[in-house]
Amino acid sequence: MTTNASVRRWVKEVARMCGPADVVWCDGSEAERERLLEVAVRAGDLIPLDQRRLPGCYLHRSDPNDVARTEHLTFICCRERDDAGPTNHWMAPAEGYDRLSKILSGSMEGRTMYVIPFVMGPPDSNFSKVGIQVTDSVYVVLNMRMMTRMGAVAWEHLGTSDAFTRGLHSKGDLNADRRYICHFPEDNTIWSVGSGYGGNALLSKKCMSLRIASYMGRHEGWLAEHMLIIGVESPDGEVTYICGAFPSACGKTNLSMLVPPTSMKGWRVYTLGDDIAWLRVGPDGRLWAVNPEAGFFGVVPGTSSKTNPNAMAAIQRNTLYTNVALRPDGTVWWEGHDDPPPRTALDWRGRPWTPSHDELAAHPNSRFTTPARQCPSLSPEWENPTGVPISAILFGSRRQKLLPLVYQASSWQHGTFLGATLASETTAAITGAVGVVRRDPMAMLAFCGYNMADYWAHWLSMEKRASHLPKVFRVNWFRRDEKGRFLWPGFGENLRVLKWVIERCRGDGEAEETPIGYVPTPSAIGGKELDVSKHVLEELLRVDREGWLTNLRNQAEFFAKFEDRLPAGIREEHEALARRLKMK
Ligand code: GTP
Ligand code: SPV
Ligand code: MN
Repeated sequence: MTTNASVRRWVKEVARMCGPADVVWCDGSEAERERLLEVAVRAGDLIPLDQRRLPGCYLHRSDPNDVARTEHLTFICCRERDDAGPTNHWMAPAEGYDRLSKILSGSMEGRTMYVIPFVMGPPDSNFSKVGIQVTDSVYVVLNMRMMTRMGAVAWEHLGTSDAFTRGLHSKGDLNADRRYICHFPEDNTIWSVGSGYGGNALLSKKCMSLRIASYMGRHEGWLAEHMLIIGVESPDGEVTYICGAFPSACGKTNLSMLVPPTSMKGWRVYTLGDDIAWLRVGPDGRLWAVNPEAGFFGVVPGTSSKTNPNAMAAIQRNTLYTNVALRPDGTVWWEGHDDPPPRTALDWRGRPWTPSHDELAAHPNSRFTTPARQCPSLSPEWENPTGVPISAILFGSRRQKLLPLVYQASSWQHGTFLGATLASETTAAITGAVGVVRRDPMAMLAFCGYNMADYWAHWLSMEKRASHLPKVFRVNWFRRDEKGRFLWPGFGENLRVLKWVIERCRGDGEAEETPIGYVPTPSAIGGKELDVSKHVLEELLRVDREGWLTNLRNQAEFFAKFEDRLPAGIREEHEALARRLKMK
C-alpha cells in the first residue's frame, strides 16, 4: 500500500462505486505472481500448459465475443467535440462518467479489486510516467506485471505527487452492449468496462501510453507513437537506431526482432521495443526514443522459428498465451507454427478440432504476453533512461497494390505528409471487416487522444524544436501478384530495405527522384543472394502515376474532413504532390 493521499482517496472512491468484496494492493513480487496464478487456475481463467516443456506458461481463453480491440466502443471524452476531431468517437465527459458509472456501479460485487501501480518507461528516467489501474481481472494483473514495471517502483517514482493516470477497469458482464473504453485526457483518466481483452483492458498500453500520452506529449512538447524501436548494427560496427510505425498486425513485432539472412554477414538487429515509442528532443537537437513497456503482447499466428526465431525463443517460458489451440500433450499450436497441424486439438474456444475443420484452430488475433527480458535480441540500451537517438522513421502499411517497397521523403514536412497519408488493409487486431483499405495516419488512427489535424501540426512543429530530425521513409512488405502471392519475401530480407535506409541516412544509397519521393534503384536493394527476379523487383519499386492520381483524390477527401484545422504544411505537400504527378 502507499501513503500517497491522492491515490488512497481515488482508490476509495472507485471501490465505493464498484463494490468489490475485497481490495488487494499489488506489489509485483514473485510470491504474488504465484498466488495469482493459483487463483486464476482455480477459477478456470488460466489452463496450465506442460510445465516441463513450457515452464511458467499458461493458456487463457477469452470470451468469444471479446477477442480484439473494439474501436467503435472507444471514446475520447474531452469538453469540446472538435478537440477529439473527426477520426475519434467523442462523448462529453459528463456523459461518459454518467453512462459508465451506471454500468460500473456494483460491477465488482463478490469479486476482488486489484490495485496495480506501474511505471511506463525506465524506473530511473525523468520521462517515465506513473499509472494506477484497478481491475477485477486476475488475467489483467498477470499481464500488467509483464507489460509494465509494477509495484514498489511506481510508489517510489510517484512520491506524494498526484500526477498519475487513473485507470479503472472492470470486466463487467462482458456483454458488448455494455462495453465502453473511455478516455478523459483532460483528467488523466481512463474508464474501461465490459472487455477483458488486450488493448481494451491492459490500460497501460494503447489507452495510457498512446491516447493519454499523445495528449500529454502535445502539451509537453514530445511525441507518443505506435512505433517499434530497433538498433541496426552494420558490418562496420556502427549502430543506427530506427523507429517504425505500422498499423496493428502489420509487422512491428517481427521487424523489431529481425534476424539477418545468412547472406548479410556482419549485420545485427537489436530489439528495443515492438509497439510503442515515446520520442523527445534531446539537448543535441535529435529525437530520442524510449519504449515505455516492459513486455511484448504479440500476434501469435504466423510466428515460427523461420519467421521470428527471437519471439519463438522468448515464448518458451513465463508466457501467457491467449486464444491459441491446445494440443493433447499440454502444448500449444497455431496456424503458421513450426509443427504440422495436430491430428486433434482443442481450438481457441476449447472445442474439439481436427485439420479437416474449416475453422482456424487459433484465433487470428491470438496473442502471447512475454517479458521483454526473455527476448534474445534485446538491446543493452533498452532501459537507457534517456533513450536512443533516432536516425530514421519508417511508416509501413499492408498494401497489396500500388505502394512501393520503400521510398524516402524529401524533408520533415514531406515525411509528416507521408505519415499523415498512411493507409492500410484492416486486420484481425480490431473487430470488423478484414482487408479493407482505410486511412490510418501514422498508424495512430485509433490511438491519437486529440484532433488528428492538431497532431499533424504538432509533428510539423518538431522542426522548430529539433535541429537534427530523423529521415522519413515509407515501406510496404505486403505487395501481392495477381494470384495473391507475396511479391517480397519479407521478414529477415526486410534488412535489405533497412540497409538502404541507413545508407540514405549517411548520405549514400542510390535513389531516383520520383513524384512521390526518392525510390531506390533495383540494384540498391537487390543482390545475388536475394531470391527475387529483376522483373519483380522493378515492379516493387515502380511508381504507377495513374494509380497515384486516383489516390490523390482519396487523400483530398480525407483531408477535407479536418476543414480549416488542417495544417498548411500538409495542404502544401498535397498540392505539391498533385503538381509533380501531373507533370510529364
Ligand atoms: P500489433 O501487435 O497488432 O501491433 O501487430 P504488429 O504490427 O506487431 O505485427 P506483427 O509483427 O505481429 O505481424 C502481424 C502479422 O504479419 C503476422 O502474422 C506476421 O507473420 C505477418 N508479417 C510480419 N512481417 C511480415 C513480412 O515481412 N512479410 C509478410 N508477408 N508477413 C509479415
Ligand atoms: C494492436 O492492436 O496494435 C496491439 C494489440 O498491439 S492491443 O494491445 O490489443 O492493442
Ligand atoms: Mn500494436
